[in-house]
Parts: sequence; C-alpha cells; structure tokens
Amino acid sequence: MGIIQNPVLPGFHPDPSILRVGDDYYIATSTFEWYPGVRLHHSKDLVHWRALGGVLTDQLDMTGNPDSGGVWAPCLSYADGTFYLVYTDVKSYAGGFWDTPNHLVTAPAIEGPWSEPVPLHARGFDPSMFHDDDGRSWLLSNRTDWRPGRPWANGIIIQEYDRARRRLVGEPVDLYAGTAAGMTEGPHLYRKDGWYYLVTAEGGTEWFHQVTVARSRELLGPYRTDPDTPLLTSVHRPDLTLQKAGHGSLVDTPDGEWFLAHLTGRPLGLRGRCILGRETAIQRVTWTGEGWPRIDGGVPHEQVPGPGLPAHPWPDEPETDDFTSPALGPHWSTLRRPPSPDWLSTGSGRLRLTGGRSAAALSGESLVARRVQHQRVTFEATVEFEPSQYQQMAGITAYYNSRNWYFLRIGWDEQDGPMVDVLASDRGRVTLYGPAVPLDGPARLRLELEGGALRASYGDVEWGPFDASILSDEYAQESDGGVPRTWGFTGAFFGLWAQDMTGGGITASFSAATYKPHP
Ligand code: 6LW
Repeated sequence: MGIIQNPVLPGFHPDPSILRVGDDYYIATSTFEWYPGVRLHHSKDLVHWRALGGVLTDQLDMTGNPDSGGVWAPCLSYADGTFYLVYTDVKSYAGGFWDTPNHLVTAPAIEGPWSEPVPLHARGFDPSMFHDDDGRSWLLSNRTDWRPGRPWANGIIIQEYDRARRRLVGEPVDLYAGTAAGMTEGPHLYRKDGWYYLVTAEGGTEWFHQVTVARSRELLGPYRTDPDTPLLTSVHRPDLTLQKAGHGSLVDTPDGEWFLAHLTGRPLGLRGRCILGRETAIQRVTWTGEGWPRIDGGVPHEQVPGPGLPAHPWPDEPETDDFTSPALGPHWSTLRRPPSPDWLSTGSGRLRLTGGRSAAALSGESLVARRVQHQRVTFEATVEFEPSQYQQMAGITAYYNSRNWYFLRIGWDEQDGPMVDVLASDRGRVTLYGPAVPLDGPARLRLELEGGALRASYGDVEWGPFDASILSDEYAQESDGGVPRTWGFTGAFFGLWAQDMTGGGITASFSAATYKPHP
C-alpha cells in the first residue's frame, strides 16, 4: 500500500472533481484565465498523478475580465461510455453581479475528441452532473444573487439534463439550502446503499472552508445534513500545514475503499499568504454504522494510507524543457488565449513568442507559464532577444496576475541600448529596479524563490530580494467597498514573456527552461 503524500497536485489546482472509470482515476481542476481551460490529471493508484494536459475550450472569451474570470470548478462524470465535463465560464462577478454561463463537453475517451460545448444555464456556478441508475441525468449548481445586502448565493439547485437531446429540460428546483456555515457551493451528488449523498463546499474558499454532507432517500430531497457536520475542515486548526480544506468530491475503489479529493492551501507561516494557490489533496474516508462518511479527526492529513492498489509511478517530468517537441508540454499554460502559430511556435530546441500586448491589456499577452509548485525553487531560461525600442521586452517572470508580477527582462533604452533589469508591478504600481546590465548575447536569466523572498539574477548581477508574498491569493484579492473587484483564485506562475507595445510583433526566442526545486 502506497502513501498518499498531500497535496497530490501541488501548486494552483483548486476545486478538484475526482472520477474513477474502471481502474483509472481522473481529477479535473479549475484554470480561470489560463489555457487549457480545464486541467486533467490521471492516476492508477491515487498515489502517483500525472498531468494529462487539458481540454481546450477555444470558444471561451477570457479577455476583458477581472483576472479571475475564466473556467471555474469543472466536474467530470461518466455514463454509457461517455465522459461528461461541465464547467462555468465566468464572465463577471465584480460588483456582485454574476454572469456564470455553464457548458457541457462530452468525449468517448479522456483524450478526446471533446465535443462542441452544449450551453447550459447561467443561474449559478460550480456545475456538476449526476447520472442516476434509471438513466436520467441531472445538472447541479449553486444559484447566485446579485442583490445588495443578500448572501451572494442562496443554495444548490438541480435541473434535469436530457442526454439524448443534449439539453436541459424541465425547470430548476431548490435542492439544499446549506448550513449556518453559509456560501454553499461545489455540489456533487452520489448514490450509495439506497441514499443520495450531496457533498458541498461551504464557508467560502479561504480559512473557513469546509466539506458538508447531506443525504436523502429521494433524489429531489428533502436532504438532511450530517448531524456531525462538517466532514472536513481546517478552520479550528491553524497549526496544520494543510489549510482551507474544503470543496471535495468522493471516489471509491473497486474494492470498496473510499477517498475524498479536496481543495487545500499551504500558507507562508501561520495563516500567511498562499503563493502556491489552492492545491488538491486526498483523504481516506470511512463510513459509520449509520451510513455517514468520516475522515480521521475531521481534518486534512499530509500523509494518508493509500488504497490497496499496485503502485503505478509515472516517469518523472524532466527538470529542463528543451522545446524539442512541436507541442507545448502539459505543464505549460498560456494566458487568456490558446497557443496558436500566430504568436507561439515550439520545436527544434526553441520556444518562439511574438511580442504581445502589455500586462494591463487583459488580452493578446504573449505569456507561457508553469505553476510554482514548491516554496523553494529556481526557474531559469535562456533568452535571445534584440530589442531596439523601449516598448519591446522579453524575459522570465514570477507572475500572479496582471497587477502583481516581477519581470526579469531584456529591454532597451536610449542610454544603455539592450540591457537586463527588473520591472515589477505591485497592485498595479509599476517600478523599474536597476542596475541596468548591458546585454551580452543570449542571456541565461534566473529567478530564485525562497519562501517569501524572490531573487533575480543574470551572470554575477543580482536583484532583490523582493517580496514574493505579493504573488499570493490573499494579496491579489482587491475589493470596492467590501465587494470583490478581483479575487485571488489562481496561484503564482513562472513564465516566459514577450511584449511589443509597438504592435510590430518582434520575436523572442527561449530555450532550456529549467524548473528546479531546492533540496
Ligand atoms: C469555486 C468555489 C470555490 O467556484 O471557489 O473553493 C470558487 N470554492 O466553489 C473559485 O474557485
């Protein structure tokens, strides 16, 4: 029996939905403004996971949104030889107005081909699909409320989905109002031993987060909450490494062992900032004689005895991406637009980016990045770039969102010509950090993260230490009079970035991108 070492998906992997099909386990996680639009992972033993890549939802317009628009809380399910993936393409939440169109894509195999999206309703977010034993399918979600002074969501709703006609039918009905913990969302429905079990996320996705379970003999309720609610939370245990435990989904093994995949966060210090974003962990679940699920102590554990399944380790991801493949590796994401030949090409040892718009544009940026998954890690890449204008720059970045980033860049100015320095943005306040070091051919640029400190270097020259904690969910959240303008729902990234504000589209070339955790 292997040990599940949590988090199983370190770095930005929130809102996990876990699914077993035969001997294979899959997890889908949210991506917000990053492509691919839904991120998928595969395991055969719940211990070893690998990124499968994602489902590119090209029809999504991730531009012009607050930074955390985009794909929320995908849910993967399976019926009659078909994978069902539902997700919310969040268009707005700022000011309390929710526009949350839900979509369904289907595929005969996890690798695809995925269908064109079927539009569902936009009444609320965190959709999931439940396939009942009688062949009927149901869409669940929360329901949002824009009215000032009201809770922003008021419970879980359910509506029938007709699989043959590929559309919603009937009317949505209220399923569950939630508990006093409030903010009831992330619904997943399961059938076991004659009960329908409704698993929800409550308390909001931060320190008060929890997993709540309710059950009913009838699909449409009434649902009674577990008298010993919640199933899981870290709210009373700020000392634990795994915080924010909530938003869970259940899975069983062929031998009848049960597990819960759930969201967690690992702050810098006691309830400090989470630069790794919200991550995915797995806990072991047992059932009481009365048929309620239990997790040891009701809290998240870093090490969990795995199921009785043969070990199935995947080959290690190489530390350095040499860009020999004509496609981007599965650990890379792109910002707000899918990779396409008009701005990105890879192969023969190079990643070439056509300079895009500035960080503030919220569209047309040329940024290729990977999740920061360790609190102590070095990221470096070789950059070849020949700017001739101060509006052109390329280099490597430690990036949270359009307002919070550090950019170790090759730039140009009238005095120095091509040079290397650090440009940074802290809640939108932009600062240039010298010295400006003359550029000498291809530049090996390096960023080093040590907990809350970030250092940049080129040759013998070092910039920083900078405050890395601004690259966190907590710092990214900004509000207007208590109403969120931008939420911090993603996590820090390391990336390769090219900008050309002349609109001329100068090319930058990147090679040997190395991500190396410190021992
Ligand atoms: C998600 C909601 C939540 O849709 O945070 O963790 C929201 N819970 O369920 C954004 O990830």
